[in-house]
Amino acid sequence: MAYETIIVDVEDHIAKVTLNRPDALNALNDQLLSELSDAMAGCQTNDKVRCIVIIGSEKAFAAGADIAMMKDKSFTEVFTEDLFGPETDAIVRVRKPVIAAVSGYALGGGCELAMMCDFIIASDTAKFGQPEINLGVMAGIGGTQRLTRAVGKAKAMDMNLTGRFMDAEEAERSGLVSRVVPAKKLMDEAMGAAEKIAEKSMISVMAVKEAVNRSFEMPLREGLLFERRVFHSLFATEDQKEGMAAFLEKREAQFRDR
Ligand code: CO8
Repeated sequence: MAYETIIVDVEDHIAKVTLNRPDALNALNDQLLSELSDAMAGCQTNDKVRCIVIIGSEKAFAAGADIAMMKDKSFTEVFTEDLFGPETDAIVRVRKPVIAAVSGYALGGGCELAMMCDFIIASDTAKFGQPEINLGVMAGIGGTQRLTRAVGKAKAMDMNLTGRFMDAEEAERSGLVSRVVPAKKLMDEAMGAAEKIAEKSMISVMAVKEAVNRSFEMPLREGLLFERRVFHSLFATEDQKEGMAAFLEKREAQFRDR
Protein backbone atom coordinates (compact mmCIF):
# COMPACT_ATOMS: atom_id res chain seq x y z
CA MET A 1 0.00 0.00 0.00
CA ALA A 2 1.44 3.39 -1.01
CA TYR A 3 0.90 5.95 1.71
CA GLU A 4 -0.01 9.61 1.22
CA THR A 5 -0.60 10.82 4.77
CA ILE A 6 2.24 9.06 6.57
CA ILE A 7 5.89 8.30 5.76
CA VAL A 8 7.41 5.03 6.91
CA ASP A 9 11.21 4.57 7.08
CA VAL A 10 12.72 1.35 8.35
CA GLU A 11 16.36 1.57 9.32
CA ASP A 12 18.46 -0.35 11.82
CA HIS A 13 15.47 -2.33 13.11
CA ILE A 14 13.43 0.78 13.84
CA ALA A 15 10.36 1.87 11.92
CA LYS A 16 9.97 5.63 11.98
CA VAL A 17 6.38 6.53 11.11
CA THR A 18 5.91 10.24 10.39
CA LEU A 19 2.40 11.70 10.34
CA ASN A 20 2.34 13.82 7.23
CA ARG A 21 -0.62 16.17 6.79
CA PRO A 22 1.24 19.40 7.49
CA ASP A 23 -1.50 21.67 6.11
CA ALA A 24 -3.95 20.36 8.70
CA LEU A 25 -1.45 20.00 11.58
CA ASN A 26 -1.62 16.23 11.05
CA ALA A 27 -5.34 16.09 11.83
CA LEU A 28 -6.46 12.47 11.79
CA ASN A 29 -8.84 11.57 9.00
CA ASP A 30 -10.03 8.19 7.74
CA GLN A 31 -7.16 7.93 5.29
CA LEU A 32 -4.43 8.72 7.81
CA LEU A 33 -5.80 6.33 10.41
CA SER A 34 -6.29 3.55 7.91
CA GLU A 35 -2.76 4.05 6.50
CA LEU A 36 -1.39 4.12 10.03
CA SER A 37 -3.17 0.92 11.02
CA ASP A 38 -1.94 -0.74 7.82
CA ALA A 39 1.63 0.40 8.51
CA MET A 40 1.48 -0.88 12.08
CA ALA A 41 0.27 -4.29 10.91
CA GLY A 42 3.13 -4.26 8.37
CA CYS A 43 5.65 -3.47 11.12
CA GLN A 44 4.30 -6.36 13.17
CA THR A 45 5.01 -8.86 10.38
CA ASN A 46 8.28 -7.28 9.19
CA ASP A 47 11.13 -9.15 10.90
CA LYS A 48 13.43 -6.18 10.36
CA VAL A 49 11.30 -4.04 12.68
CA ARG A 50 11.94 -4.36 16.42
CA CYS A 51 10.51 -1.04 17.60
CA ILE A 52 8.26 1.65 16.14
CA VAL A 53 8.49 5.42 16.66
CA ILE A 54 5.53 7.62 15.69
CA ILE A 55 6.36 11.27 15.17
CA GLY A 56 4.57 14.33 13.80
CA SER A 57 6.00 17.70 12.82
CA GLU A 58 7.76 20.24 14.99
CA LYS A 59 4.53 22.25 15.32
CA ALA A 60 2.11 19.37 15.83
CA PHE A 61 2.18 15.71 16.61
CA ALA A 62 -1.50 15.82 15.64
CA ALA A 63 -4.06 18.54 16.36
CA GLY A 64 -6.92 16.09 16.70
CA ALA A 65 -9.37 14.26 14.55
CA ASP A 66 -10.13 16.10 11.33
CA ILE A 67 -12.94 18.49 12.22
CA ALA A 68 -13.78 19.26 8.57
CA MET A 69 -14.22 15.55 7.90
CA MET A 70 -16.50 15.05 10.91
CA LYS A 71 -18.54 18.25 10.82
CA ASP A 72 -21.51 17.09 8.71
CA LYS A 73 -21.65 13.48 9.78
CA SER A 74 -24.86 12.21 11.35
CA PHE A 75 -25.19 9.98 14.39
CA THR A 76 -26.27 7.14 12.11
CA GLU A 77 -23.11 7.48 10.03
CA VAL A 78 -20.59 7.65 12.88
CA PHE A 79 -22.36 4.87 14.76
CA THR A 80 -22.79 2.45 11.88
CA GLU A 81 -19.32 3.01 10.42
CA ASP A 82 -17.94 2.90 14.03
CA LEU A 83 -15.91 6.03 13.29
CA PHE A 84 -12.22 5.42 14.08
CA GLY A 85 -12.98 2.20 16.00
CA PRO A 86 -11.45 -0.47 13.73
CA GLU A 87 -8.38 1.66 12.87
CA THR A 88 -7.54 2.48 16.47
CA ASP A 89 -8.10 -1.15 17.49
CA ALA A 90 -5.54 -2.12 14.84
CA ILE A 91 -3.03 0.40 16.19
CA VAL A 92 -3.20 -0.91 19.75
CA ARG A 93 -3.08 -4.53 18.57
CA VAL A 94 0.58 -4.22 17.51
CA ARG A 95 2.67 -6.39 19.84
CA LYS A 96 5.97 -4.66 19.15
CA PRO A 97 6.74 -1.58 21.25
CA VAL A 98 5.59 1.80 19.97
CA ILE A 99 7.02 5.13 21.15
CA ALA A 100 5.25 8.44 20.50
CA ALA A 101 7.71 11.32 19.98
CA VAL A 102 5.60 14.40 20.56
CA SER A 103 6.53 17.94 19.59
CA GLY A 104 3.99 20.78 19.59
CA TYR A 105 0.27 20.08 19.70
CA ALA A 106 -1.09 16.69 20.70
CA LEU A 107 -4.75 17.53 20.99
CA GLY A 108 -7.96 15.55 20.98
CA GLY A 109 -7.39 12.48 18.81
CA GLY A 110 -3.70 13.47 18.64
CA CYS A 111 -3.32 13.20 22.40
CA GLU A 112 -5.33 9.99 22.27
CA LEU A 113 -3.09 8.56 19.53
CA ALA A 114 -0.01 9.37 21.61
CA MET A 115 -1.62 7.59 24.56
CA MET A 116 -2.26 4.50 22.39
CA CYS A 117 1.51 4.20 22.11
CA ASP A 118 3.48 2.40 24.82
CA PHE A 119 5.12 5.53 26.09
CA ILE A 120 5.50 9.16 25.14
CA ILE A 121 8.72 11.13 24.86
CA ALA A 122 7.91 14.82 24.61
CA SER A 123 9.81 17.86 23.46
CA ASP A 124 9.67 20.87 25.76
CA THR A 125 7.29 22.48 23.23
CA ALA A 126 4.65 19.76 23.57
CA LYS A 127 1.10 20.69 24.49
CA PHE A 128 -1.43 18.01 25.36
CA GLY A 129 -5.16 18.56 25.53
CA GLN A 130 -8.66 17.16 25.08
CA PRO A 131 -10.41 20.26 23.72
CA GLU A 132 -13.35 18.36 22.16
CA ILE A 133 -15.63 20.02 24.73
CA ASN A 134 -15.12 23.29 22.80
CA LEU A 135 -16.62 21.61 19.72
CA GLY A 136 -19.76 20.45 21.49
CA VAL A 137 -18.56 16.87 21.74
CA MET A 138 -16.16 14.90 23.94
CA ALA A 139 -13.13 12.68 23.61
CA GLY A 140 -13.89 9.48 21.72
CA ILE A 141 -10.76 7.36 21.42
CA GLY A 142 -9.30 7.30 24.91
CA GLY A 143 -9.28 10.85 26.27
CA THR A 144 -11.61 10.05 29.17
CA GLN A 145 -10.17 6.57 29.72
CA ARG A 146 -6.42 6.36 29.01
CA LEU A 147 -5.86 9.94 30.19
CA THR A 148 -7.62 9.24 33.49
CA ARG A 149 -5.48 6.17 34.03
CA ALA A 150 -2.35 8.15 33.17
CA VAL A 151 -2.88 11.37 35.14
CA GLY A 152 -5.71 10.57 37.57
CA LYS A 153 -9.28 11.81 37.82
CA ALA A 154 -8.61 15.42 38.86
CA LYS A 155 -6.44 16.37 35.91
CA ALA A 156 -8.41 14.24 33.43
CA MET A 157 -11.65 15.92 34.47
CA ASP A 158 -9.99 19.35 34.35
CA MET A 159 -8.60 18.81 30.86
CA ASN A 160 -11.71 17.19 29.42
CA LEU A 161 -14.15 19.66 31.01
CA THR A 162 -12.25 22.92 30.48
CA GLY A 163 -10.37 21.94 27.32
CA ARG A 164 -7.19 23.46 28.71
CA PHE A 165 -3.79 22.35 27.45
CA MET A 166 -1.10 20.74 29.58
CA ASP A 167 2.50 21.69 28.81
CA ALA A 168 5.37 19.21 28.67
CA GLU A 169 6.57 19.92 32.19
CA GLU A 170 3.13 19.31 33.69
CA ALA A 171 2.67 16.23 31.49
CA GLU A 172 5.88 14.71 32.82
CA ARG A 173 5.03 15.62 36.41
CA SER A 174 1.59 14.02 35.98
CA GLY A 175 2.86 10.78 34.50
CA LEU A 176 1.52 11.31 30.97
CA VAL A 177 4.99 11.32 29.40
CA SER A 178 8.10 9.42 30.36
CA ARG A 179 10.71 12.04 29.39
CA VAL A 180 10.91 15.66 28.26
CA VAL A 181 13.82 16.83 26.14
CA PRO A 182 14.70 20.04 24.30
CA ALA A 183 12.91 20.17 20.94
CA LYS A 184 16.14 19.72 18.94
CA LYS A 185 16.93 16.49 20.77
CA LEU A 186 13.51 14.85 20.45
CA MET A 187 14.30 12.59 17.51
CA ASP A 188 17.66 11.51 18.93
CA GLU A 189 16.11 10.72 22.28
CA ALA A 190 13.24 8.70 20.76
CA MET A 191 15.52 6.82 18.37
CA GLY A 192 17.98 6.19 21.21
CA ALA A 193 15.20 4.67 23.32
CA ALA A 194 14.06 2.59 20.33
CA GLU A 195 17.63 1.36 19.74
CA LYS A 196 17.92 0.30 23.37
CA ILE A 197 14.69 -1.68 23.07
CA ALA A 198 15.76 -3.17 19.73
CA GLU A 199 18.82 -4.73 21.40
CA LYS A 200 16.72 -6.82 23.79
CA SER A 201 15.15 -10.19 23.22
CA MET A 202 11.96 -9.56 21.24
CA ILE A 203 10.24 -12.28 23.27
CA SER A 204 10.78 -10.52 26.59
CA VAL A 205 10.02 -7.14 25.00
CA MET A 206 6.63 -8.36 23.78
CA ALA A 207 5.99 -10.09 27.11
CA VAL A 208 6.65 -6.83 29.00
CA LYS A 209 4.29 -4.92 26.72
CA GLU A 210 1.57 -7.51 27.20
CA ALA A 211 2.01 -7.63 30.97
CA VAL A 212 2.01 -3.86 31.50
CA ASN A 213 -1.06 -3.50 29.30
CA ARG A 214 -2.80 -6.26 31.26
CA SER A 215 -2.42 -4.16 34.39
CA PHE A 216 -5.06 -1.83 32.94
CA GLU A 217 -7.51 -4.66 32.36
CA MET A 218 -7.13 -6.90 35.40
CA PRO A 219 -7.46 -6.80 39.17
CA LEU A 220 -4.05 -6.73 40.90
CA ARG A 221 -4.13 -10.35 42.07
CA GLU A 222 -4.85 -11.60 38.53
CA GLY A 223 -2.29 -9.24 37.02
CA LEU A 224 0.40 -10.42 39.42
CA LEU A 225 -0.37 -14.05 38.61
CA PHE A 226 -0.30 -13.30 34.87
CA GLU A 227 3.06 -11.55 35.31
CA ARG A 228 4.55 -14.41 37.32
CA ARG A 229 3.40 -17.05 34.84
CA VAL A 230 4.83 -15.10 31.90
CA PHE A 231 8.08 -14.65 33.86
CA HIS A 232 8.16 -18.42 34.44
CA SER A 233 7.50 -19.09 30.76
CA LEU A 234 10.53 -17.01 29.70
CA PHE A 235 12.70 -19.74 31.24
CA ALA A 236 11.72 -21.82 28.20
CA THR A 237 13.67 -19.44 25.95
CA GLU A 238 17.29 -19.60 24.82
CA ASP A 239 17.46 -15.85 25.39
CA GLN A 240 16.94 -16.32 29.14
CA LYS A 241 19.88 -18.75 29.24
CA GLU A 242 21.98 -16.39 27.14
CA GLY A 243 21.05 -13.26 29.10
CA MET A 244 21.85 -14.75 32.49
CA ALA A 245 25.02 -16.50 31.26
CA ALA A 246 26.24 -13.27 29.65
CA PHE A 247 25.74 -11.39 32.92
CA LEU A 248 27.76 -13.94 34.88
CA GLU A 249 30.46 -14.10 32.20
CA LYS A 250 30.62 -10.27 32.19
CA ARG A 251 29.91 -9.92 28.47
CA GLU A 252 27.18 -8.46 26.24
CA ALA A 253 24.24 -10.81 25.67
CA GLN A 254 23.61 -11.93 22.11
CA PHE A 255 19.87 -12.38 21.94
CA ARG A 256 18.40 -14.40 19.09
CA ASP A 257 14.67 -14.11 19.82
CA ARG A 258 14.41 -17.78 20.66
N1 CO8 B 1 -9.03 19.26 12.07
C1 CO8 B 1 -8.95 19.81 10.86
N2 CO8 B 1 -8.11 20.82 10.55
C2 CO8 B 1 -7.33 21.29 11.54
C3 CO8 B 1 -7.35 20.77 12.83
C4 CO8 B 1 -8.25 19.69 13.09
N3 CO8 B 1 -8.34 19.09 14.27
N4 CO8 B 1 -6.48 21.45 13.59
C5 CO8 B 1 -5.92 22.37 12.80
N5 CO8 B 1 -6.43 22.28 11.56
C6 CO8 B 1 -6.09 23.11 10.39
C7 CO8 B 1 -6.69 24.49 10.51
O1 CO8 B 1 -8.04 24.49 10.10
C8 CO8 B 1 -5.78 25.27 9.60
O2 CO8 B 1 -6.18 25.02 8.26
P1 CO8 B 1 -6.24 26.26 7.20
O3 CO8 B 1 -4.81 26.76 7.14
O4 CO8 B 1 -6.70 25.60 5.95
O5 CO8 B 1 -7.16 27.26 7.78
C9 CO8 B 1 -4.42 24.62 9.80
O6 CO8 B 1 -4.69 23.32 10.36
C10 CO8 B 1 -3.55 25.37 10.77
O7 CO8 B 1 -4.27 25.55 11.96
P2 CO8 B 1 -4.45 26.97 12.67
O8 CO8 B 1 -4.44 28.06 11.66
O9 CO8 B 1 -5.64 26.90 13.56
O10 CO8 B 1 -3.09 27.03 13.53
P3 CO8 B 1 -2.84 27.82 14.88
O11 CO8 B 1 -1.37 27.77 15.10
O12 CO8 B 1 -3.49 29.15 14.85
O13 CO8 B 1 -3.60 26.95 16.01
C11 CO8 B 1 -4.26 24.92 17.13
C12 CO8 B 1 -3.19 25.65 16.30
C13 CO8 B 1 -4.39 25.56 18.52
C14 CO8 B 1 -3.83 23.47 17.28
C15 CO8 B 1 -5.63 25.02 16.39
O14 CO8 B 1 -5.44 24.60 15.06
C16 CO8 B 1 -6.72 24.16 16.99
O15 CO8 B 1 -7.29 24.52 18.00
N6 CO8 B 1 -7.03 23.03 16.33
C17 CO8 B 1 -8.13 22.17 16.72
C18 CO8 B 1 -7.82 21.40 17.99
C19 CO8 B 1 -8.98 20.53 18.34
O16 CO8 B 1 -10.06 21.01 18.65
N7 CO8 B 1 -8.78 19.21 18.34
C20 CO8 B 1 -9.82 18.24 18.64
C21 CO8 B 1 -10.47 17.78 17.39
S1 CO8 B 1 -11.84 16.69 17.69
C22 CO8 B 1 -11.10 15.22 18.06
O17 CO8 B 1 -9.91 15.09 18.05
C23 CO8 B 1 -12.00 14.10 18.39
C24 CO8 B 1 -11.21 12.80 18.51
C25 CO8 B 1 -12.10 11.65 18.85
C26 CO8 B 1 -12.77 11.08 17.64
C27 CO8 B 1 -13.54 9.90 18.11
C28 CO8 B 1 -14.25 9.16 17.04
C29 CO8 B 1 -14.90 7.92 17.61
